[in-house]
Amino acid sequence: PADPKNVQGDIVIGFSKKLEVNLFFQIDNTDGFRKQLGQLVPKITTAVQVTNDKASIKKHKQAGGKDLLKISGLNIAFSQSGLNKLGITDDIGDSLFKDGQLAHASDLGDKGATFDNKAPPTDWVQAFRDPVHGFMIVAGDCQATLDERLAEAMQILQMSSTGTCHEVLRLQGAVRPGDQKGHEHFGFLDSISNPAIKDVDTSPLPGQDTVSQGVILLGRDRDFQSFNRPDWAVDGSMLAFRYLSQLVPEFNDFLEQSANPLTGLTAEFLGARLMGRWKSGAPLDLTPLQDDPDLGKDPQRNNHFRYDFPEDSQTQDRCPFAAHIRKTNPRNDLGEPLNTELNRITRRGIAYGPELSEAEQQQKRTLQDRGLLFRCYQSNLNHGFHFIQQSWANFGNFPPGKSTEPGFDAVIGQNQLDSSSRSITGVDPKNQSTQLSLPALWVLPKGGEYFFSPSIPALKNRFAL
Ligand code: N7H
Repeated sequence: PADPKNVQGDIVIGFSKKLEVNLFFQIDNTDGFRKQLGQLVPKITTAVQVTNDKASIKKHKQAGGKDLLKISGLNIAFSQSGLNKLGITDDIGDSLFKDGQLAHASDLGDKGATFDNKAPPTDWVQAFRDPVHGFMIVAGDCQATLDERLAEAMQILQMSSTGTCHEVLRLQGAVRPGDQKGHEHFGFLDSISNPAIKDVDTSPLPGQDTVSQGVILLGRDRDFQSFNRPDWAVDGSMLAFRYLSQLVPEFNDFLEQSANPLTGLTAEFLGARLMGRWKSGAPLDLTPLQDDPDLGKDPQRNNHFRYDFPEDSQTQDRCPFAAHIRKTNPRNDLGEPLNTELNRITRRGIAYGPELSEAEQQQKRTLQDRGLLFRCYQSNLNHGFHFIQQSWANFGNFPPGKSTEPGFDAVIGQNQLDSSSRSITGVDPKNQSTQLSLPALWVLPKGGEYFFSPSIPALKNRFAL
């Protein structure tokens, strides 16, 4: 198995963070950059450090400590155009990574992207239409820690218009304030369900599947392409980044407009039916008719379900087949947990943008951009992110073999043939075969790229000079 001190910490465990900067850059001077990278490697946060940080935070809290602990994290990853620029020509064995996300935006259903790649997706920002070579993730417990850590990394890499590389896009994410802590902008508690990784997370929570290391790390047990990897790729991971804008007032307005008082489908209940969880995090499969906030916040119980109640297989009494969390992790719908092992990902998103303003609430329309800086890790993009988006979320007949065609994932599903047409069934428990038309999109992809997050030895011996 992988030695956690060789693995970047965001991949297998995930930073403890309040704030995060996602910084995308282009390399200008290859040798200069590689030399500076050598200086940065000792500063990269490993899985061992993240584990220790988490233990210190826990101890500090148990001791009643209130003041902030200075905790931060730094990880780095490179796209295929970045590898090219660095002169690393070995084939890493992942065709989607090699082509880059822009080339596959039409498979993901991003609006405006054409199959022949002649037209880029309409909503993508310029930075992702051009080649992005690298991605630096800096996390911190407060603005001062984050700024310090970011400034140090940028200085070491000589990141400036006259240095070895330059910044092309900086996105800042933040945990939402007050009681919305841990909730994304639609208001739902996030980061509940992630797989545990064998020999890394040795005490999984109830309901948390443990996956083989090679599902997330290249070259390890059950890495599908193990035979095809260069030596230096071992213990690295494929990182899918998506810049996702969320239309929150529009989403809320849809819930209000589509509620059906006659059947008891309130806006809150409809939202929960689209997601598969109540805003508190409580899963519909365990509490289908009313929210249970204690269950929602209890990690011992809030992920302990498999859609295996007798009625789950053919009825949507508990949870719609096309609810976001059921589409993206169908659990028992595809049988044993191991059947979907290769399709599991570790998710590490963070919200960005301001809270809703009064004007937006009144006008029921987005005036200031907000959303999710989504990233996830897997050893194989064609089984992980790309597959989940294209073959599950965007495919109406998934999960298969149901009494009614489930329809699109209401949160992220995109119609690849006609971006303005999406529908879902089963949201009204009293009319389960009725189709509900969904507006064009509430989650607009503004760009993204596929990156490779190398192991520490690879950074030292193959990437740096
Ligand atoms: Fe999703 N949301 O708040 O609406 N997601 N997601 N996601 N998502 C999940 O169970 C959300 C996106 C997955 O194991 C929860 O941890 C939003 C993409 C997977 O049961 C919530 C966006 C992809 C899971 C959200 C977004 C996924 C999951 C419940 C975009 C991959 C775990 C919290 C703006 C293609 C399912 C939890 C499981 C859960 C939301 C994007 C995948 C609340 C807002 C692009 C695998």
